[in-house]
Amino acid sequence: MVDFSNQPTMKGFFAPTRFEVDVYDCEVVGKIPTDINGAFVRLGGDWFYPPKSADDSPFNVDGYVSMFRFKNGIVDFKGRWVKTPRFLADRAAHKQLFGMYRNPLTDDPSVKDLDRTVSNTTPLAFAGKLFTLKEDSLPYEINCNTLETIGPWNFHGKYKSLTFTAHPKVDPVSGEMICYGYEATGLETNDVFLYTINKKGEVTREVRFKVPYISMVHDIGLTQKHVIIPVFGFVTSMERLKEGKVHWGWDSKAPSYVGVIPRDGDGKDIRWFKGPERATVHTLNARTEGEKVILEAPIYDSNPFPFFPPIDGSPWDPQKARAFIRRNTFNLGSNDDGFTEEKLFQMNVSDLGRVDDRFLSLPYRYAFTAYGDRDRPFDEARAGNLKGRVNNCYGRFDLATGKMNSYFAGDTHSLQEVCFIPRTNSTEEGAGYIIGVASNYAEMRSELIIADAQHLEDGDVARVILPFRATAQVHGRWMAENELPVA
Ligand code: V55
Ligand code: FE
Repeated sequence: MVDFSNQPTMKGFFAPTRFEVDVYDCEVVGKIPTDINGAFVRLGGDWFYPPKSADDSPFNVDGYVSMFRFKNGIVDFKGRWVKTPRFLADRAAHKQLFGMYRNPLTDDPSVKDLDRTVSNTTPLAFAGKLFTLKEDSLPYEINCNTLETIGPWNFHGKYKSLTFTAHPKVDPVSGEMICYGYEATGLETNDVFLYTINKKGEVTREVRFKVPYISMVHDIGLTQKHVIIPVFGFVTSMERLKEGKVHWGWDSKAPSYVGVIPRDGDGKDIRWFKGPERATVHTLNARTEGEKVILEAPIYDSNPFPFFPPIDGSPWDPQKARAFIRRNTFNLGSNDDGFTEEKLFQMNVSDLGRVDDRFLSLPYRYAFTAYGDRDRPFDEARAGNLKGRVNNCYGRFDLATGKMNSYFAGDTHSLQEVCFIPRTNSTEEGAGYIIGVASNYAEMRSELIIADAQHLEDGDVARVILPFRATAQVHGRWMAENELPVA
């Protein structure tokens, strides 16, 4: 029996959706540009059974993968749960067998030693395969036509880390993937294994190193010469897990470290720079300029996540949980272990940003991300009292001039993560479309917006209307037709 009635946060628009879905020939307002061919794949979650504890992290939600498939101006939509061993075990038992976020000590004894990933964070197309990723386990391979789950993938046995990041980076010059796993040799271990995987999906390099303390290494920066590894604030221990807590707590006294390792280097070549309390959960882009390694990212002053609470018992501070686009510069020519930080824009933004991936690891100009513009209209009568909590705009942030252009989604809407589709017949940075799913709180439905990335103020090019609430996305990726064997 399923009962969500005692889950206060899972109501209204945020209630579980509970179904798998196929919609053919979706309703479209406007006209889908015929040069958009491929799939917008989204990964996120939908609780199949409620969490065991009200204190659990929403990051523990069952993985759910969905896809808008674009072909000659027509769009189909499909959504499926990620059928991990955990999902299947729960379904067979007709109840939630798994406890707190990344704490196996809180699980039902019947599932001891089962892979407990929910695989709910990022979709990846690489070497002709589609995967779902979560940083606590291996990638899960997904059939890119049916979205049914095939199983875990370890790159022909050559990928030795037990975990795989949700933020691998594909080098647009070489086509290689740079990826890693942390807590690589098991729960509460300080090992990181960093890999290079070639275009064919073969592991060509492995580098092993240890972090200064075990922390959430959620994303990295990639340059043509270096990999940048932020370590910040979140701490964990076997004692925490024994106490039945979620994996992470926030330690405001823990310094941030940023590791810089040459791509052709060894574990001993990593250099750790040290900085103040910060949270660099996601990055935008990075580059190496002579002896300087430069990272740009939406960085928080402190803990962004109330569900990974401060370890000293102090209250979570929403004022410090705002992300600002910042530049960190690491000088390899100096012996100093500090680094410089600049705030590039004074407004706070969503930390789920994107660049034109053809410029990843290279000099670039534009970053895209969502933000909330409080001066735009919000129809509280129709959409509820969510004003102040919506990301109603996508911005294009010009890092060369400091100028920002914006797209406004509507007065009953909040935007999920932005995604960029490069225009197929152009190599110009930022030429293409931005897409993303908007929640329409008034109509209780999800809408995929498509705008011209160079003319955001012009508004929609087209909007795909789903007649229901689509499951919430963590991350989405555009997969061009030549990247996947989609029918
Ligand atoms: C993040 C998300 C996760 C996770 C760890 O946004 C970090 C950061 C959706 O799951 O497990
Ligand atoms: Fe992420």
